[in-house]
Amino acid sequence: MAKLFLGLDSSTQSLSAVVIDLDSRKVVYEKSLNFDQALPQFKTRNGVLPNRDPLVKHSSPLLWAAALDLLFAQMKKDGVALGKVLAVSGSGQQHGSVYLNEKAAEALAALDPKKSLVENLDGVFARKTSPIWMDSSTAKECAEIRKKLGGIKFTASRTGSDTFERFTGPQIRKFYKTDPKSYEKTVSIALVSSFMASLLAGKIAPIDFGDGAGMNLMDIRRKNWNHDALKATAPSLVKKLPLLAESGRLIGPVSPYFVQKYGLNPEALATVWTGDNPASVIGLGLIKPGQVAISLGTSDTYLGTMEKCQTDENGEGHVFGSPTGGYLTLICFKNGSLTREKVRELYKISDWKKFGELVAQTPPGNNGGILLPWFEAEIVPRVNRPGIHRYDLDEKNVAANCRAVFEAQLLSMRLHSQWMQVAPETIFVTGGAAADRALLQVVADVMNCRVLRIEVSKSAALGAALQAAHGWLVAVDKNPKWDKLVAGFTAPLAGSEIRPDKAAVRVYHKMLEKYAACEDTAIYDL
Ligand code: XUL
Repeated sequence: MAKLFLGLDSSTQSLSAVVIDLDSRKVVYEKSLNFDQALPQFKTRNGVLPNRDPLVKHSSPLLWAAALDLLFAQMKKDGVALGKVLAVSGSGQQHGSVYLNEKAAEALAALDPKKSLVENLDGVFARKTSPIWMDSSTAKECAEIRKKLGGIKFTASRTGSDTFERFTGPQIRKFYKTDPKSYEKTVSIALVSSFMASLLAGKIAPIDFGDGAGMNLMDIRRKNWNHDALKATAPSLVKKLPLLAESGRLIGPVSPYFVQKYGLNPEALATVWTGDNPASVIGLGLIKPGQVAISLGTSDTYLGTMEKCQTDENGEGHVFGSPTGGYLTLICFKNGSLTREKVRELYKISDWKKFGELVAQTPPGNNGGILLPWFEAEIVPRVNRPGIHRYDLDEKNVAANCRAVFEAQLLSMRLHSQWMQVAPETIFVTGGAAADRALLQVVADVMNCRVLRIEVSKSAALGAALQAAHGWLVAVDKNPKWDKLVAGFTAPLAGSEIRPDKAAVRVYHKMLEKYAACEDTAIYDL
């Protein structure tokens, strides 16, 4: 009999499902449902509710619940063997929060299949909308919490990150300050991930160590709620938070709602969900410490794994619990693909092939030329005012400027991931720009590490499906090993390996110091 596991990913713009068969080691089904298109009645744009204040970004928890009904109906229609699914897990966009009142637990326990989830959830929210990760309206609350916790370094070392506007703690504080009555009526606060898990399980679900670390409320080392952080955030918060637990851990059988309505296996297990980034760690196969994924997208993201908890005293990177044990780090560099494109446009270079050829015309290290390409305000390092800075680099030298943008982005990644104290052992590169071998060679040489290209569509939902399988194997006493579990599902592209060039590695090793000095000077000058 096929061993099927369902992974769901509730992201900003869509809900996705991936079903895997563990016996044949194959993804047997994939589907995504776009919120704006499938559920126009919620009036979201790119998954976000319109708001006059550009800093405020909310969505609707009912939209996410409605999407779950639609996706299950679609899976049934598509003939997915839901009766054979052994466990369900999932991931959600990180940081977003859902505020439930005293009616929620009862409503979850008695979900009526004759009604929709939206109808079943009528009257259970203490707050109609949910602030999501794109919200940046809590600068004041960030400053207040950070101050009470003793500054950036202490906030990061206790909770895994400095306070950030999108993190849940500052969002909860703002809610408490602006609407104390509704805060008081809140009996349980969920993350997007734990809210969705609660629907599947028919009871309030725990928050996991991966997503919990994105709240500025969890003690990153002890993996329990940090009482100083709770106190700095809002009164009586401890009573409003669920338990923390490992992702993938068994919550109980799935709610009969999904069994009766969609034919889900009555014995299927509902398990604890996690955040989309932690789930992607599994979906990309980052199982061992030192394995790193760099996603070259609109912004560039560095996802690293580490065994021991190190935190960034400058507060630029985040540390989350990893679903495979240990820790993961997320560092987000805002000036990613758009910046590479801007340099290409600036020098009127027709395509990326030509761009790569120009890079190849210049030596690694660029004869000492450095470009700081902050076309946009940068997150890492913190740069509030955009600006382009050149050091020993002639603006008119096209090839040198092309190389310089690649080198700067990678030197920055190396410099700003050093606090992890883990030298990368393998780097998997994903995203549009991963097709560019000239760029990948710079990655290998600057990071002094082999580089492999990996393209997994829906890495978070795939990670969630693998997490469901892991949770089920644990529940049936099988002692699963993560590396064996992910094998075959997360293989890098054949023939994509790039090895570092020893001479270039030496050049970059020396260049790092100069690069750091240029960053310091530029930031000081701003
Ligand atoms: C991570 C973050 C985003 C969301 C996207 O800190 O805010 O990556 O998780 O869904």
